[in-house]
Amino acid sequence: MSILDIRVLGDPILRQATTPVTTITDRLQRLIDDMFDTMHHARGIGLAAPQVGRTERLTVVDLGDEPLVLINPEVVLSSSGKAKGEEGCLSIPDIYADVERPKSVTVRALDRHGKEFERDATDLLARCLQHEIDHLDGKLFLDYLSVLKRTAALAKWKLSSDDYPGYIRRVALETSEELSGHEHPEEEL
Ligand code: K1U
Ligand code: ZN
Repeated sequence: MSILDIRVLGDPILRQATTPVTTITDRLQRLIDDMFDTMHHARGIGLAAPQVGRTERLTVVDLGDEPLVLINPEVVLSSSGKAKGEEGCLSIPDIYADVERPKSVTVRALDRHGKEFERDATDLLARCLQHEIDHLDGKLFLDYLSVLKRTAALAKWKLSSDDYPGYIRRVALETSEELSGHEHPEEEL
């Protein structure tokens, strides 16, 4: 399995709608495995295909108890009750904000074998599924913020965006730098 590079804010692929998957191939299975690997390595709870530069309508989610593969997912039911909660995004490192979303959702998708299933979710799982399905529609959590909060988030992002030349976040490299204690050499003075 491989750890893939993550595309960050500014990469046009994060704003493109994805293409439904029509055939479950060995290549798709490898992509799913690599996405789980990448998500766990980056310490995330979800990852969508566009975040690793792919256009398939595919996402993986793992809150720790039950890894989920969702191919061609759709929200088929949303609760009228809303909840506010903190969100982050592996494609917008170090930026967090409260987002209001339906508290519960029902999602329909295909699993990694192409079998259709429905999943009722609430709280953090519901939030994560909505965040990932938004990625598949070219939407980011920043889009839900007020102009004031989005402007502040973008200003903060601008300060660190130079760390990601070509809009690429090298997660595999980040971890080896952390382990060697060389992630910010200028701070060693
Ligand atoms: O899609 C992604 O960018 C992954 C993202 C998923 C997500 C986190 C929080 C709320 C909704 C969706 C992350 O995994 S960000 C990192 C993270 O583990 C986290 C951040 C805030 C709260 C809980 C977890
Ligand atoms: Zn995200």
